[in-house]
Amino acid sequence: MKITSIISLIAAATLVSAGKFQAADLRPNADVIPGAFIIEYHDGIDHAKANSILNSKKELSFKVRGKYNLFNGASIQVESGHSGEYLAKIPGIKRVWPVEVYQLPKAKPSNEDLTLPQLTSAHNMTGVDYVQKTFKYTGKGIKVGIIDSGIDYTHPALGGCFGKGCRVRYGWDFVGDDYDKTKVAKQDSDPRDTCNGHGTHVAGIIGADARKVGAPQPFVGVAPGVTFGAYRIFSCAGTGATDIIMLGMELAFNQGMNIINMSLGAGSAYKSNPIAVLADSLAARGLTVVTSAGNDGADGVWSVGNTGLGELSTAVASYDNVAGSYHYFKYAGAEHPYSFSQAWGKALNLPTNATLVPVFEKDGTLSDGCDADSYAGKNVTGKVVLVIGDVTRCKSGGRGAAAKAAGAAGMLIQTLPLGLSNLGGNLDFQMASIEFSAGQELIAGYKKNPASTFTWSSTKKSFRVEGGGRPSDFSSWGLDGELRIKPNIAAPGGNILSTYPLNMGGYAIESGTSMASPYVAGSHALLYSAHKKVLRGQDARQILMNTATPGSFFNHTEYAPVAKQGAGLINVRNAIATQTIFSPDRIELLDSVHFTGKNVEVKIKNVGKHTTVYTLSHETTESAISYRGGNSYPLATPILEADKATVTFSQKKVTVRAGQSVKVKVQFKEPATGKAIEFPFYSGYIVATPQGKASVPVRIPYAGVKGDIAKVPILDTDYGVPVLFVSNKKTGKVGAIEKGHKIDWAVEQPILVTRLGSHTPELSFRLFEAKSGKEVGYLNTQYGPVAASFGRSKNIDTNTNKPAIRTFNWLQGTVYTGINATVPTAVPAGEYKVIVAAQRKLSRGKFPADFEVYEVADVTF
Ligand SMILES: *[C@@H]1O[C@H](CO)[C@@H](O)[C@H](O)[C@H]1NC(C)=O
Ligand SMILES: *[C@@H]1O[C@H](CO)[C@@H](O)[C@H](O)[C@H]1NC(C)=O
Ligand SMILES: *[C@@H]1O[C@H](CO)[C@@H](O)[C@H](O)[C@H]1NC(C)=O
Ligand SMILES: *[C@@H]1O[C@H](CO)[C@@H](O)[C@H](O)[C@H]1NC(C)=O
Ligand SMILES: *[C@@H]1O[C@H](CO)[C@@H](O)[C@H](O)[C@H]1NC(C)=O
Ligand SMILES: *[C@H]1O[C@H](CO)[C@@H](O)[C@H](O)[C@H]1NC(C)=O
Repeated sequence: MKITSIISLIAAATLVSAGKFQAADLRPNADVIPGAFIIEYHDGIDHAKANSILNSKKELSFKVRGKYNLFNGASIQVESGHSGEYLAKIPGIKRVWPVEVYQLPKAKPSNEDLTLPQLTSAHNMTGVDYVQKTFKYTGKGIKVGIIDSGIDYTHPALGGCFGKGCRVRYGWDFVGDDYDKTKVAKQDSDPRDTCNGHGTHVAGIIGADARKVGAPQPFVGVAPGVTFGAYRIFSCAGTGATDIIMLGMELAFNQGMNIINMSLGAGSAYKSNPIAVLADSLAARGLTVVTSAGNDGADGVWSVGNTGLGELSTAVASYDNVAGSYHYFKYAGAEHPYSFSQAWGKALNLPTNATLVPVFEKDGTLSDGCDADSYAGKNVTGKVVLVIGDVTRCKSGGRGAAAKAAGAAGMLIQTLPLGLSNLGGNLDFQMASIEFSAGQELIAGYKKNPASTFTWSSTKKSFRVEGGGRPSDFSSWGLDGELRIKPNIAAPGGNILSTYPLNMGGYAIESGTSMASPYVAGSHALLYSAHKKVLRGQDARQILMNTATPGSFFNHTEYAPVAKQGAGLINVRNAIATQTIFSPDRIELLDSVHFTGKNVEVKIKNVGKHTTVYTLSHETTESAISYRGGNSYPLATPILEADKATVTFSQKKVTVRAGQSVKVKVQFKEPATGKAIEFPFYSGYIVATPQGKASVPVRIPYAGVKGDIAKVPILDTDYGVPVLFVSNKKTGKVGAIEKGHKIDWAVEQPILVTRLGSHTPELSFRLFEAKSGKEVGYLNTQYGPVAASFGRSKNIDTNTNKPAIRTFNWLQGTVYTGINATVPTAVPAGEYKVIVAAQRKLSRGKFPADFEVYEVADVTF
């Protein structure tokens, strides 16, 4: 176990609130609002009844934070210190959740060159340009609610005003400018976004009309006729909270929105979180709920954010725009875009005499530049070295340090396999990634004339990049914890030009699945224009998923996995043209043990005017391997292979009369290749192609996991967790607990540390008698007894820049004797074992058979 590195993590984690840590037993975790809970009532209980039940508890004091109607419950602030578990035991209360803080990424000031026409190319990828031009659809009359940081409705491209007769007709501010999790939200009627930008950017993607308002280049959003509702649930700092978001969602519904779009980044989790529960309830009432899949693509699988996990909501993945805006240099007559390292953080600026030195190995291939040997015998002093971005031996930090030590002035890294990779880099060294093809051209230019010089531009410019028009690197991978297909669909989200608050520049290019989800929201509006009515959300999703076009990664011939792109890139032209509904909208095959693919029924419905003959076929995608080499944490970059399921149809050709439907039986067989112990995610599409030139083929995505999902590792043990540490409140020292350690509760705080590589239906911390093995209860922590579902951890915690962990403080040597106990009790004298247990996916939850179990400490009381 790498104990020392973990200790350094804990020290970092506790520093933040060190004062509180010593003064109080309860150290609020950074992403939970202490004492704030969302409570859901049992059926038949209303606000009045619930209020009188809660008030009858003399010991409980609380304030109401918010009341819901479509979600049967409220959010409250408990002032008497009672736990969520305590609340859950009150009769009439069904479920209780802590209120979590949601945080938008910080807005970056934009200094892009916004004038290049390629930036509007996203509409060409999706057929939106065709639909706008040919049919003149605009989404007029459709109401789109934006649950975000508000909208700068004074922006001329968004109508310039708020209220009756304006493009931004509805809305409310639920937070105020200054809200953060320690402050009370201040509501008012003005949802203008003047200080964050996110919501204004989203609104522009959905429906800006910037053709005649002096924009740097004329452009339109997807549906420039829609009416907006602006529900401001993020403050200037981009802070919001679960219960506030839910208030925004309910008001959007009550004000008659047809579509709501929520781009709320969050960790992965189960679909039972309250936002997903409410989203499903809104969707069941016909509302379309579109959410972003998340920007955790660098973390690997199991990472789709929890807001999109509702059964009926649409989680949207991102494709990169075909063009992107980048800094660039000129070398040997050609311009090349580059992406500078995060640590360096600005455009490269090197003197003219810093010429190129490609660092070759003896065999003439480019070196990885990982160590001093790479530069032996070469004079790179003051030069720009070119190396290959192979990360087998080192990452950019090590590579940069070696080059700097060898005297280089800067470094270019040829990205492997392609595109522009994100580099961490070094603070004091100029370094950037370049495209694979740029690397080849640099070498050719150098060979022609080694004295060629660089010209470094200080501005950005638009380039068609390697990987443009493909799934975005940053877009989160599914599947979800129950092997369901999430994300559902993809849309352009990388390098998207849209509106920005006027006082923040008016226009900006941004990237993220937050940009892709409004694209899908706007596409719904165009679809409704074409149908001349508002479709139910799930029906619209069915059409859009059926008619999306799957794509592949750059230079790959096979489609990218369904876990990356769902049904594929949205295509509004096809969605409007299709005459077929092919259901269900997705097929989830689960794992080898729970395999559902032996006898699947699909239905082809002909909604056109003519009898049509359909041909059924099968397309496969690449499979994604995340557990090669016995790792307990999924690989950050899944290995793509060719493990393919086979499919047989009961009929290969089907004739369907106008207005009728026909069912076809489909039998899936798991891939013969691919090792069950590596849990390959395999996937593909069932395709029904109607006869006739103009007709649109329709697809159903399917996905499964080969192997026994119960064996997929949950807790990351590669990293030396789970573990129980003890922190000394006086000395500040943190150390591992020795066997038989007697905790001095007056000065010592035991801390459990976990890191989850995949979802668990129940993570629990349990105490057992050492001798008899009898279970004593669940450890009492700042969250009450821990026994709840958890999503996977992020790979890196962006606050500490270290591996993300989750810490739980064991409070005062107390336990809850059962999961239904209402108060913690002290542990009697004796010897005990502390157990961390994670329930295996799709299991019934019998302890210990259905759990991953770790004994983390022996303690004496
Ligand atoms: C993009 O534009 C080109 C040229 O105008 C056209 O041929 C192509 O079909 C368009 N793509 C889509 C998806 O509409
Ligand atoms: C390496 O190159 C630099 C700059 O061109 C030069 O000043 C230096 O003398 C060279 N060093 C050696 C050891 O040749
Ligand atoms: C480049 O020029 C600067 C300033 O004249 C000089 O200090 C430096 O040594 C030169 N570097 C190389 C690699 O020739
Ligand atoms: C992509 O494929 C082309 C043609 O096969 C090849 O020349 C090129 O090097 C490949 N690019 C990358 C980045 O792999
Ligand atoms: C706890 O309470 C729930 C709901 O009342 C019940 O279903 C469950 O069986 C109880 N669990 C135990 C261990 O008593
Ligand atoms: C859709 O949600 C994305 C993610 O926040 C968000 O960026 C976008 O604002 C939302 N769209 C709508 C329609 O609210």
